[in-house]
Amino acid sequence: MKDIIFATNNAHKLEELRQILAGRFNVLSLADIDCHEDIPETAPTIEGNAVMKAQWIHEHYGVDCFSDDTGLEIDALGGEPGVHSARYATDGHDNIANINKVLTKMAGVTDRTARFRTVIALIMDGELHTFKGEVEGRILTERHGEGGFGYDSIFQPVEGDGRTFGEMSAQEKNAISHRGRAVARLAEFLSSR
Ligand code: ITT
Repeated sequence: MKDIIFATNNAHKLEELRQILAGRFNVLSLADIDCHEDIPETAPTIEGNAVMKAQWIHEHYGVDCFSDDTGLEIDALGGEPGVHSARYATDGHDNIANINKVLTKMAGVTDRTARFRTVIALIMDGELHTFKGEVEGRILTERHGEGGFGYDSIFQPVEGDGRTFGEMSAQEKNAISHRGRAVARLAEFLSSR
C-alpha cells in the first residue's frame, strides 16, 4: 500500500482520512515524519491556507504530502467564521467557545443556511493539485450529539435525515461530508497515477 503524508495537526481530521482511505493508502501523520511544529496558515482564503500548509511541509521536509483546510460559512453572518473557523472565538482551537460564539450571533436569526467547504492541496512530484468538497446544511439553535468534532454538533446537513454530523457515525458523515467529497476526488487522482 502506498504511503501518503497528511500535513495536519488535527487528530480528528487524521482519523477521518485514515478511515476514508483505509485499504487504499497508508496515511502518515506529521509525527511519523518527526514534525512537531505549528504550520503557518495565514492566508486570507481556505484554498490559500491549504496550499500554504502543503508547501511548508514540502519545503521543510522534502516529501510529497497533502493538507486540508476547512471552513464553515454561515450566510447570515456574511460567510463567517469561514477561514477563521479554527480560531473564531479564541486564539486556540476551543471548539465549545467557537460554537457558543456562533449560537450567540445566530440568536433570533431565521436564515440558518450554511455550508462546510474543504480544499485539499496535494504536492506530488513537485506539482500542486487541489481538490474541493462542500456540503450544504443548517445551523441549529443548540448542540445535538457528541460525535465528530469542531462545529459538527450544530450542523444539520440538507441531505441527511435531520441528524447533525455530531449524531452520525463516522461512516455516515464521511459519505456526504465536505471532507469525504474532497478526499474522494483526491483518492481518484492518486489511484490514477
Ligand atoms: P490543521 O490546520 O492542522 O489541519 P485545524 O484544526 O487548524 O487543523 P482548519 O484550519 O482547517 O484545521 O480549521 C478548521 C476548523 O473548522 C477546525 O478547527 C474545526 O473547528 C472546524 N472543522 C473542520 N472540519 C470540520 C468538520 O468536518 N466538522 C466540524 N468542524 C470542522
